Formats: sequence, C-alpha cells, structure tokens
Amino acid sequence: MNIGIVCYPTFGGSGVVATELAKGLAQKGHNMHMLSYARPARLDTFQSNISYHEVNLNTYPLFEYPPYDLALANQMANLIEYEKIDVLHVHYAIPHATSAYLAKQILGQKAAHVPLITTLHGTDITIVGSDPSYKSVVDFSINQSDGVTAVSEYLKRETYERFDIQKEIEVIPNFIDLKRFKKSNKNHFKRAICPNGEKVVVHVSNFREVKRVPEVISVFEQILRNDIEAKLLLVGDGPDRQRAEKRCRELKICDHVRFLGKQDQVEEVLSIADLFLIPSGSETFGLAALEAMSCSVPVISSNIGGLPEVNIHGETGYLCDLDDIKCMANYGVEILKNKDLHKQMSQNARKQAERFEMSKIVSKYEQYYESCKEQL
Ligand code: GMT
Repeated sequence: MNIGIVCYPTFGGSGVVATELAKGLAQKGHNMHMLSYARPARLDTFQSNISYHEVNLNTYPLFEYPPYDLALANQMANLIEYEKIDVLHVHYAIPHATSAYLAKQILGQKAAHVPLITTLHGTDITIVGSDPSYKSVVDFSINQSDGVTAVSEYLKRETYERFDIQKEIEVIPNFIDLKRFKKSNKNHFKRAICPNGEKVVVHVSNFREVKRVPEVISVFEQILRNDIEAKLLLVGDGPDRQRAEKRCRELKICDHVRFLGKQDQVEEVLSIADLFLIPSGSETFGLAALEAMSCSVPVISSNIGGLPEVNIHGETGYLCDLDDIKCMANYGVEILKNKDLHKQMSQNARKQAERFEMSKIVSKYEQYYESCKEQL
C-alpha cells in the first residue's frame, strides 16, 4: 500500500509512535509518506520506501497566525492525488484530522476510496481537545474519520465521555522495539555518572506541567533521605525546566541531579537506570514508562489514565495516588533497597513490555487499514 502518515515531529509521544509505525510498515514493504512541519525526530536514517514531505508554510504580512491547517490540507490533497495514497493515517486529532477531512472534500470522488484514519493520543482529547475553543471541531473531525483508534482503553472511554462520538473506536496500544529498547552494557557511562556506585533514578519527559517534574525531584529527595546513595538523571526539556532547577536548589540536592536535555538515544540512559519515575497528572498511555520497562527498569507511576494498563502494581513497579510523594518515595526506597525485589520487578517489567512488541501491533494497524478500506 501507499500510506500517508501525518504527525507532529516531537521527540516523544505521538510523533514517536507515528514515525516508528511508518518504519515498521516500511519494513513490511509498504511505501510510506510522512507529512509534518519538521523532520520527525525518530526519522533519523534513510530508508528507500519512506519519503518525508515537509509542509510548506508560506507567510504573508496579513497573517498574524499563518494558516497551517490549510497548508497541511493542501499538501495532503497533493499527496493523495499525485502519490496515489491508499490510506491517510493522522496522529493527534488537532488539526490533523480536520485538515485531512478538508483534503478529502477538496478531491471529492478522487479521494473517496482513501480511508481517513485518526489515532487519538492523549492531550488531543483530555486537555487541548476538550477546550471549548476546539471541542466542536474535534467532535466533527473524529466523526468524519473513516476509522478511529485510541492508544488505550482509558482513552477510548474518555473520548466517549467527553465527546459526542458515533464512531466505533478501536484500541490499538502503543508499541516498543524490543531490540532497540533493551538493557545493554553502558558501564563506562555508569562509572562517569556514578563514580561511587550510586543507584540511578531516571525521568524522561517533555517537561510540561502535566509531567510533574518538580514532583520527581521531591520524590527523589525523600529517597535520598533514606540513606540511599543515588543520582537522578532527567532527560528532556520544556517549560518546567526552570521550576525543576529551582526545586533542586530549594531542596539542596543539585549535586545529585543531572539535567541531560533532549537525548536521541534514550535507551542508553535507561540501560544504567535502577528506577523510573513518572508521576504525571494525566497520561493516556505512558510510552516513556514502556520504554523504561523494555530496558528492564521498574517503574513508579501515578495511578491515573492509561498507566495502570502498562505498569502493573506490585509486579512491574508500583502505582500511587496522584501527588502522593510519600507513597512514591517509600516504594522507591523499597525497590532500591531490596535486591531480590528489584531483580524480580526488572524481569517482570521486560516481560510486560513484550506484550507490546512492535511487529504485533504494526500488524494490527495493517489489518485495521484493510478493514477500513473494505468499508468504503
Ligand atoms: O505526553 C505528552 O505530552 C505528549 C503526548 C503526545 O500527544 O505526543 O503524549 C500522548 O501520547 C503518547 C503516545 O500515544 C502517550 O504515551 C502519552 O501518554 C500521551 N500523553 C498524555 O496523555 C499527557
């Protein structure tokens, strides 16, 4: 098939899922066309059957806000018409599903055989999408899609609750490349960061408020108070970076915390991790947790959203009530102090990650594309 994939070019989340899906489908022989406003972060190697089309956004003095949605729709229409796209798959509803609907309207009968598939990821439903400024458009665009998927059961429920959706939503969970995300020997890196054999606690995110990065630091500080020698590695960057640095200073633990910034090879950092913290206020799936688990790292997360579908309490780590710093710290201490428990949870985490193995889930998308085509 010729498949168009539209996404944000982000380092994590929906951008990663969309790009890894494109790579997986390309490996199965499909011709992939990726559309975004910048090269997706994970599209880092050349593959002959993946083309990248950057959205041309020409501006004009009149436009205080250049109309990206229209430029995107225009380019989607070109893609369908000239690259003979069989399936158009958009990741993140806003504005991708809306632009795709417009592209199909522009082409009329010429695009009638091309299913528009929308994958809902999270904030497009739970935070941004539910905002009254966008809600009606999101409602409409989801209902106009020929197929709709959500990355967790939680997100499916939430979408039906928050929107007036008549479509059947298929749950196709996120996935992981088990060969790339596996614990590997990075002793040189570990020695450089932890010269005295300290334990390594890791957090990876885009440092948005919803990720609760200052809370990660508070949890870590309480772990330190329990006579555990440890370092906290923070991977990523974003709006809460300053607040996080301030929290380190307030708690006087800056020497124990390293801000590593955005990293392309997250699996290298995860390879030296003993514990992963993800205390988010909202998380429809928690791809970062799955990446950690795939590298055999136990996870402590908040008990919200889709996280309980990924992190299993008492098996792959622990889940605590939202903002319960004490609970997260206590479980952190338990895991880091008890060697046997740590070993068992590390093994369980990898086993749980195997349930989300990439090729299984890529095949689910393939089947879903076929079924959507048949229904047109
Ligand atoms: O987490 C983010 O801020 C990024 C966001 C996105 O849309 O890219 O991530 C969402 O989609 C990911 C991939 O499906 C999920 O793993 C994340 O849980 C979800 N984030 C939230 O729900 C906050």
